[in-house]
Amino acid sequence: MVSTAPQSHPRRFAASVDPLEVSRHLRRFGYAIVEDAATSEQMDRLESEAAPFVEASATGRDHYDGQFTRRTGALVARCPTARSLITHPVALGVCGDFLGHATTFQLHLTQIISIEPGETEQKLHRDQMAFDFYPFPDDYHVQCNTMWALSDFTVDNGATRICAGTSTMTDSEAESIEPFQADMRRGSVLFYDGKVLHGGGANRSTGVRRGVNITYAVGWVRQEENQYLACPPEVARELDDELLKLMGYQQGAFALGYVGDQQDALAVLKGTDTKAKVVGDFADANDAFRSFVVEL
Ligand SMILES: O=C(O)CCC(=O)C(=O)O
Repeated sequence: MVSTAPQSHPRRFAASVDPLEVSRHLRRFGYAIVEDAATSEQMDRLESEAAPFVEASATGRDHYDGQFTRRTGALVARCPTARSLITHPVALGVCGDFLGHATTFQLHLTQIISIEPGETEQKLHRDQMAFDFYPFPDDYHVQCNTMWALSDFTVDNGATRICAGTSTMTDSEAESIEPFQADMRRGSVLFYDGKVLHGGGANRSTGVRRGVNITYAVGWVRQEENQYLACPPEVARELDDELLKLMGYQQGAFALGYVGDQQDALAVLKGTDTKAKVVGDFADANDAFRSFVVEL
């Protein structure tokens, strides 16, 4: 069993932190908070871009989604400001290290989670269960999650509950770990891995807790939110290549994600005709690729 003592939780980092330090903490405890990583102007803009969509979103489909919780997705298409959070240097820096064992990482989902007054605690869970409950090894992280505070996160309004250090524990070992609540100022961001037990908090306040959940996964798994339909091609065509690659317009690894006659997805989107990369282009990805290519 992993001991979390004497570390006290939650651990917060300043926005100027080296992402590698955040990644180290994430690896050890399953979460990290970076304070004030986004500006209040960014959050104001995002809030006003999202408002009509949030208003139109239904409350959850079941107790797990939350019957007083609204989930609003498709943020790439709907909210231009969300794009700057998706490609925020601290988020990409942490994911680049944390998911660096894979050839690529990609955007997994974008969702504003609005927990309204009266909501009860969400069942504690590990996000990687979305992959058909596949038992990924303890040392294989399949995803890296962010939750940006669009409102202040407080103990009363439903700040995310995290059971620190539970990423490598069995469910029965983790039972003894009390969750802490990731209270944080608007503009701050909570990182958490796909293995740590966590859940939304109960909202006992009179205000709405709003978080922007942007998650990333290794490039070889299916994305939770279908980015090709959530963002129509006519919108996608206008976006930066860096963002498009994250959305899935790149090979997730060798052979994954080509179009038609082995064409590159980004090229097809932009109306050009470039072939997808061949296995030799991935030679530096890991030792397995390297030895495969040598013998080709
Ligand atoms: O809203 C939150 O704080 C956490 C939500 C969550 O973990 C989920 O819906 O999977």
